[in-house]
Amino acid sequence: MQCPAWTVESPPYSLGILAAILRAAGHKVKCFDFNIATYNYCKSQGASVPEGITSESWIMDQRGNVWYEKESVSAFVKNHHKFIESMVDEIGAFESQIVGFSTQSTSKFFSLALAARFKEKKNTTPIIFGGPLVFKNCYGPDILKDHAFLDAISFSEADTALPAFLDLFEQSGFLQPVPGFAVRSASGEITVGNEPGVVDDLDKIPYADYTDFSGEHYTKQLIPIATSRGCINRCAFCAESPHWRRFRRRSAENIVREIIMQLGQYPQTNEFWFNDSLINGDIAMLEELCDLIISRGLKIRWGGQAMIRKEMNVSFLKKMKAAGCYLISYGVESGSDAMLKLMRKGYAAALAERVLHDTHAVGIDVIFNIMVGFPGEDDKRFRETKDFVRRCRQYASHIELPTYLLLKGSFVFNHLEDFAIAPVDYSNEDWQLNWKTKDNTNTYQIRKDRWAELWRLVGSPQS
Ligand code: B12
Repeated sequence: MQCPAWTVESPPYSLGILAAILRAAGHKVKCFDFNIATYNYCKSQGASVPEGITSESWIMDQRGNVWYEKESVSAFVKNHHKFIESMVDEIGAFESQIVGFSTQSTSKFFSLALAARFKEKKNTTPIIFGGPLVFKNCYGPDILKDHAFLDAISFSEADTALPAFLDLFEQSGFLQPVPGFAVRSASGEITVGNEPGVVDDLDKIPYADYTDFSGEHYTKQLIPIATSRGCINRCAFCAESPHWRRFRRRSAENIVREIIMQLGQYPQTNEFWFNDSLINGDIAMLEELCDLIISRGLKIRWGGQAMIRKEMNVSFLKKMKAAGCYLISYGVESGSDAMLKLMRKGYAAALAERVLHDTHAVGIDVIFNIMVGFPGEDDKRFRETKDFVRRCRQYASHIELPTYLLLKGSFVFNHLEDFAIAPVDYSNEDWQLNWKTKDNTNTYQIRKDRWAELWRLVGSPQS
């Protein structure tokens, strides 16, 4: 199941993939999207929801912060007891031998609350958490220590690991720490399995199966699909790229076959979102994909995240537009060359400016990210970024302004000395947010002030 908060624009991709894989392996599976159910429930409650979580909480600016507050989620669970119980009963009615939650940082407290309640009612059914919340660069196996009602986690790609885990469970009746899993044994001991290999041939993964979800419940008729896993870059702040290890991509032919299959299954929509870290990791494949979409006359619309690279020129972008691309979200991060170098982005600000201009010029909607307060940012470099934003905001329909978070598994995390970061107090729950440089020129307060300055420049981040 997927708990709130996650995207309400489409069914959850990871559940679609896992359902397809498990059904192909002969398992009986049922997916529950409690995220969309809760969103629609909150909408139906209108303004009467008293304790902070409303249908606006799915908008990930300050309004989305409630999902990171344990008290807000607990209050919601308490005040909407009947609704929560109806979800617990829905899971119970399926009588499954194992229950799994797909989890992200935003769905942490809700997933924990629902899992705890389910365990109270059906204490013999093992509960597994998977997804980025429990990747080793985030919570990892520690979540088992902190929450006794959880029986296992999947901390990596689960495409081959989950079927292996279930097969062993079926044969032995016990949860076993196959590669990619950490389990709590009957005696309470936690055992962490080895690192699993990555899925090398993505063409072998079955197409996502969304048959358990009904499209009309979502705010958009979007079909999530992915063309690749991982990233070709290793930006210094990023934990996502090291997590997925190698960049891998599907073949253009295989992707087009899935697009045709999904269109047949869901004729009411023609809109796809590419759930890749980046859609332009392999330019030759992306070009072949565009050529196939055009030559087969597929009338679709699609978007995704992309990196700034010189190959994103007018003629290539025109081809992407002709193949249905309507939106690209670029991780630009800074307008200062010195900062881009420290971040290991591999391009200069002038190239970013050219790519943003060209994307907008060919008629593709642009979103870009600017990261505030990466270590090394001083007043001069911040001013350069501000000037960049001032020049480039005309090309974008939306600019995202995350403040820099220190992430486990990232290059910076492994080289704190090189970035002059003061010793981190890991006992402090918000150390990722609250780190500072040794000379105190980059503190949480300074980052918040800089964020506010940029925010005033771009207007409301949701505009
Ligand atoms: C695409 C994407 C989005 C899209 C989703 C579009 C859509 N229609 O689905 C959009 C743009 C909407 C989005 C939004 C956000 N996102 Co996002 N997103 C991604 C991205 C790039 C891909 C997700 C994906 O589909 N991956 C591919 C699938 C196959 O991988 P997966 O979900 O991890 O699942 C695999 C395994 O984890 C495992 N697994 C998953 N679940 C389970 C469950 C069980 C039981 C088991 C056994 C295994 C298992 O099996 C799967 C197959 O191997 C990831 C980064 C990444 N590359 O993964 C970030 C990511 C998931 N997003 C993230 C975040 C923070 C957000 C936002 C909160 C950002 C924001 N502040 O706005 C919002 C939340 C939206 C909301 N309203 O709540 C974070 C989550 C961090 C964390 N530690 O939890 C990630 C990891 C990015 C990052 N590096 O920080 N996102």
